[in-house]
Amino acid sequence: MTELMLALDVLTRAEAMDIAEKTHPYIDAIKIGYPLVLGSGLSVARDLSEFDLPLIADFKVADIPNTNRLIAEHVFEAGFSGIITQGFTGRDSVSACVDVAHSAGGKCYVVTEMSHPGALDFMGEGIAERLAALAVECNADGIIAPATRPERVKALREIIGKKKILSPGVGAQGGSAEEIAPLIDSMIVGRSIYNSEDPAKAAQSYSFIRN
Ligand code: 3DU
Repeated sequence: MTELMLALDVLTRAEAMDIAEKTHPYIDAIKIGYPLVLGSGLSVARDLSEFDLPLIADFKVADIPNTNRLIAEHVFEAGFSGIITQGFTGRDSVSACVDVAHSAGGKCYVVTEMSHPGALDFMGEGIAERLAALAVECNADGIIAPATRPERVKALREIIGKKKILSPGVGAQGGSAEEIAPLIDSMIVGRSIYNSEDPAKAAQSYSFIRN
C-alpha cells in the first residue's frame, strides 16, 4: 500500500479548510509549506489538525544547526507531525532537525533529488546518493525523491532500505502514479487535486495506490 499525501499549496486558510474537508476521506496525510503558511500563518496547522491526519511541514529547512533547531521547534509546537529538511547543509544541520522531530515524537524527511528539470543542475546522480546516505546516517525517517524519475527512486531505495520514500511530481509535473506508486511509501500530489473542479473525485482517482 502506498499512501497519498495532499500538497495543500493554496494561499488562504479558507481554501485550505475547504479542500481538506472535501478530500480528507481519500488521503493519508497533508503537507503544507510556504505558500499556505505565509498566506495564513502557522496557526493553520492547528485548524488542519481537526482532520486527524499526519501534517508535514515542507519548509525545506536549510540553515545552520542552531537556526534549523529553532525552526523545527516552532514547527512541532505548532502541531505538525513531521518536517522536511534539505540535506545539502550537512550532517550537523540535518541532525538538528532529526533531533527536534524525534524529541517531539515526530518525523524528519530529507530532500535528496528534487523533481523539476533544474534539480539536475546540482542535485542529480552522485549527489543525491550521498544525501540519501546522509539521511540514513542521521537517523532521518525517510527521504524526498522524484516521481518524475522512477529509475532514480529505485537507485535511492538501494541506499535507504526500508526508510520511507515520499515522492512528489505526479500529475502537474508529469510523473505517472501507476509507475511510481509501487516504488515508494507516500505519493505527494498537489495541483491535480486542489485545482480540480472536484477535488474529492480527483483525490479518489488515486485510491488504487492505497489498496
Ligand atoms: O506539483 P504538485 O502541485 O503536485 O505539488 C508538488 C508538491 O511537492 C509541492 O508542494 C512542491 O513544493 C513539493 N515538492 C516538489 O514538487 C518537488 C520536490 O523535489 C520536493 C517538494
